Amino acid sequence: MSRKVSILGSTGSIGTQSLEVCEKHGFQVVGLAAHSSTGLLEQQARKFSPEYVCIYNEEKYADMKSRLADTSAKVLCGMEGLCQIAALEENDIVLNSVVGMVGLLPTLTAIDAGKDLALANKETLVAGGELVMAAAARKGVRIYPVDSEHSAIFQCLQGNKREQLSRVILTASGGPFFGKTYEELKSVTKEQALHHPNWDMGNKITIDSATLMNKGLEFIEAKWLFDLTPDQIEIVVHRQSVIHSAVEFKDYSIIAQLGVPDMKIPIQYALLYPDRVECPTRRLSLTDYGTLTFAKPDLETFKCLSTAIKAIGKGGDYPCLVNSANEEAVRAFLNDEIQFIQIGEIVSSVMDNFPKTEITCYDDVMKADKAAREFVRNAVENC
Ligand code: MN3
Repeated sequence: MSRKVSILGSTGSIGTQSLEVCEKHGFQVVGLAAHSSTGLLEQQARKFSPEYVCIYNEEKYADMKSRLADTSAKVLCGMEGLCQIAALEENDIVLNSVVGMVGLLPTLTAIDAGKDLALANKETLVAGGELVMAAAARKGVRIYPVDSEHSAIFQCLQGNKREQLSRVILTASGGPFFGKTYEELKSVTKEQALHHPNWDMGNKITIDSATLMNKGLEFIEAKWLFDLTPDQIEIVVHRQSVIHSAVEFKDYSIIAQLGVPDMKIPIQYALLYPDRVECPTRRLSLTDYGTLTFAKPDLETFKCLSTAIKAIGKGGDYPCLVNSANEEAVRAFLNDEIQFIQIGEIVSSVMDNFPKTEITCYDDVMKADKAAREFVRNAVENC
């Protein structure tokens, strides 16, 4: 059961929890990559002794190199380093938990090298879903979802016939602003948006959870991972985050996966599939919850969610445009350049300002990405 693992995005929330899982099961960590947290990356490298360490931010390369000068780790940097670790011969599996569509090239590189993926980087599938899934099929590479909802769907499908699946129920916590009106969202502050009721995550995904863009991205992610049509995916707001998602079969039987909201469960399932062993987490006590609730999402108020669903319905480069516009708008919000409510307004306006272009190669994705970011920068400057 021992695996050789590389982790891209090792200092983030998923990355650090993945290392806890690796430690618990004695996995050999062969590569670690982080964006710019040199101190934590150094600690991780000293603890897990990977052969390769990559710091994405090239300005931190000299610092990283000197920090690890007394170790045998080879220090890399930039996208080249990230891709080099993704393709390491030693990898049994690559866990990609990079934030944003910067994770796309490492994903494609790992697939090209024939490496199985534990995928936490949802933007990868949103921006380049057709490329990633086609490449994985061509290379016979398996993609294990790490996102808790997709892990739940994947777990519910085990032992059942895929062709007998009728639809999936993607659960959503609803975020910190569930039940608020559009008017009320106008006065939301950054501090309020950065506080999530159930999950402790990085800033980007926490904002995406507040706008419900996260659920929109997951809708698209589910479409690609499980080969679904948009009308086979129902989003249900479930405030307690106990049911992580469910699947419905042709006989209308629904199977759900439950557990405490702790990412170590889906991380471990992705890294150990198909084995189930003790996880460094807590047991779920249903009676501690008592009540589980379900509601429809408010697609009028949460424009990011409705825009993402519209984008995958239209296809082509729309999901990529919407994702990149969101990344740029979230950055502007975190920099205090725009209000919370403007994220959704800017992201939804992308749909009306670009013609549909088909995605046939990586460059098509990059072109759409650049165009969407420029569009948002202009919109932000004119705010
Ligand atoms: Mn999720």
